[in-house]
Amino acid sequence: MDYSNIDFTLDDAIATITVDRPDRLNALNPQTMQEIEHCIDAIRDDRSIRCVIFTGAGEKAFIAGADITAMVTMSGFEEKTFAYHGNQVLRAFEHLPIPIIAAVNGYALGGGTELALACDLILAADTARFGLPEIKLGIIPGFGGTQRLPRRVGLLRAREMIYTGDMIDAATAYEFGLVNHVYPAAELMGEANALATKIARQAPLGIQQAKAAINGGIEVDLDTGLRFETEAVGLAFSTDDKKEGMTAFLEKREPQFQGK
Ligand code: DAK
Repeated sequence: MDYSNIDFTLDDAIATITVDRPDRLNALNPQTMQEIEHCIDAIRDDRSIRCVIFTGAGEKAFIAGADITAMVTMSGFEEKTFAYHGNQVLRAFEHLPIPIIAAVNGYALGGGTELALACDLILAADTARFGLPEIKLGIIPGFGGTQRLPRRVGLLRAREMIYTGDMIDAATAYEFGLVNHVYPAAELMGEANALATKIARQAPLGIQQAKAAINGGIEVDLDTGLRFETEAVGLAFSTDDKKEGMTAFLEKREPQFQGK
């Protein structure tokens, strides 16, 4: 598939997806969602990729939400297709056996905040702004915002953001536990790459199992979650990387993980 709304680069084991519609502040239209979905499918099949960075083109926006010019004329049927694709894409982020780092370089509004919430880690530029302004358009969040935001920041903070549509700045997002770190804008991509490189050096099957245990466990009671973890750690124990990691420790050298 030729991409017209996203840019995909692969540098060693790190893939970077950039939504590339800066004149629309990288707003998500159906074509963009299809391209992201296609890209994530391709990444899933590429065993050389160990970490993904997701960001937006330009200095102003990560993603300023769903594309209002596309939504305004959407029929009910088109809306259902858009909803289906959107939720598929965000679930695909969560099920991808590779971590995704959102590098939020500006406005992350509506679908932008929702997409970031489906990533494993969120790094923000000090210029970033988060918000779910859907209520100001007479709608409500449709890509999981009413579900993922309260789980992340708590009910009271999520309700206030969703009922008022107000934005929060990067420092507030950090205080809310919505982002891992805040950096000066010029340093954001360097920091994202440094974090991705650190993750890419770890045992990929271990990372895969840790992600599955975390994402599976967060939705269920503790006993069920602990069973997920027990299965995941059992799988990690069956890998060559487990032998390599422990042997390297005992031999006082750096491990060389192969993803086997
Ligand atoms: N869609 C389309 N165009 C957008 C856009 C958007 N979301 N955001 C910005 N743009 C366009 C602007 O119209 C403007 O276009 P021109 O006038 O140059 O042609 C250009 O990008 C630059 O924007 P501004 O001139 O407005 O830039 P400012 O710096 O003055 O303001 C801003 C930046 C981010 C504060 C402002 O652009 C803004 O408020 N943008 C809209 C934010 C927003 O309301 N986003 C949509 C949230 S609703 C669903 C699933 C999901 C959703 C809905 C349904 N279903 C399952 C059915 C999700 C909905 C949302 O995300």
